Amino acid sequence: MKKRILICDDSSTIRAIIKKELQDYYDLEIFDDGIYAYDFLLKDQRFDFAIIDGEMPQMGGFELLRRIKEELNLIFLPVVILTANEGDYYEKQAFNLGAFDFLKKPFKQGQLLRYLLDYFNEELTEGSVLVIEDSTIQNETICQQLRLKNMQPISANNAVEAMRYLLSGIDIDVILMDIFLPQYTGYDLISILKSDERFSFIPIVGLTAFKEKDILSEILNLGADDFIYKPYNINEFFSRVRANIRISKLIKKLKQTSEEDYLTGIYNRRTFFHFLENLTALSVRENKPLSFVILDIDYFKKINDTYGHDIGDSVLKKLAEIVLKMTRRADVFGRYGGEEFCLALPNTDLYGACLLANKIRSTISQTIMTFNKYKTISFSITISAGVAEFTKGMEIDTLVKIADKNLYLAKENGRNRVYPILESVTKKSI
Ligand code: GH3
Ligand code: MG
Repeated sequence: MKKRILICDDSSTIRAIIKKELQDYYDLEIFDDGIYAYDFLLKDQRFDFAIIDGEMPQMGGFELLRRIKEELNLIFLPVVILTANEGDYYEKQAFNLGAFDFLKKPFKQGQLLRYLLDYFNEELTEGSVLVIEDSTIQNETICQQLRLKNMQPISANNAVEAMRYLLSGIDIDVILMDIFLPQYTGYDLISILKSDERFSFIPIVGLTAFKEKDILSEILNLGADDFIYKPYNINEFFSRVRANIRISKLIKKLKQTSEEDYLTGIYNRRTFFHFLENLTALSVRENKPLSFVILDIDYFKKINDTYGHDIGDSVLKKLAEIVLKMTRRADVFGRYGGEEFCLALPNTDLYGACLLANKIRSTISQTIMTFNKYKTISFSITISAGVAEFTKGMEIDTLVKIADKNLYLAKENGRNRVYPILESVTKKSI
């Protein structure tokens, strides 16, 4: 079905040019003054796009645009303002009223058609975009346009709100940020985000209406990844957002493969120890306990030998799943190597850690694992665990050695058990 476009211009020459250029491609409704376009819109609002002249005798384009956005509430309708006037003032005015773009007359033959074909034919891109912009109308316009292109915008009006979204763990592909924000400026927010490893990889695209040269280099030097001047050409805007989403997804994929264990999907050893190091620092700073657990499957070699390596792999996956479900969000779970797993438990003393390790041990020993190979195979496994509590000044190597020694004791004393034994540990009040 053809897209429907509203055209409004008082110049008959311009109307004729636009009609000739677009009529084979789009359904057009053409008006010669804002007042007629407005009357029509009161009854029929089924348009995909609007191209409106800035100045007309009875009702100008800026007034029509204001009514379209504020009175008729057509936030979804992209409105392009045409004008022969030079200067940023008009562009800014249009943008502040919620214009989608701003085109200068006269345009070259084919320019308008190319512009629309470009707009309607673009591929849809999936991606979540955090839009940090304090002007509500601009924020809404950007969000609605991103939605039209299949992206998921998340709207924040200031830096604090943006931080709240980011800290909630919501998945963001790209950040679009107005550089001049109330309270904290975009400058502050960029340096905070770029020095925090949880967020530093998310591309930041700066937005500003000020064209001073220094701003651009300052912002890029602070760590922003790209830049768009307001008001922007909408096709360029989408291209930039899309390019940054592509980069973001690539970085995330790389990050994921380098951080995860390929078999179980939990953290690999390198990532686990990176987190453990941060947790030891946090434990010292906040004077809160921290514990470390090594879990090891008993007689795992026998499972491989009896059922095959592929079943062995499935057992490792299943075990990771069970443990992950039993731990808290703040706990860190990783694959230590082979059939050994490790847990870092912040805010948990030796007693609490032994309690959890025992719960995991008991759950696993009671889980019947069923796999289909040539026939259905069912069995259960047991694990042994060694636990250690971190104390201030302790090296991570020492922490691991203590847990390892306890694991050895658990194995030596019959397996399917946790060391130290819970009864021998005094419960501290946390
Ligand atoms: P113990 O109770 O003393 O821990 O005995 P075990 O058999 O579990 O320990 P051992 O260290 O003798 O054997 C570990 C086995 O784990 C040997 C190795 O082939 C197997 N293994 C290590 N990584 C993997 C893996 O990724 N997949 C599978 N299927 N097996 C693995
Ligand atoms: Mg083992």
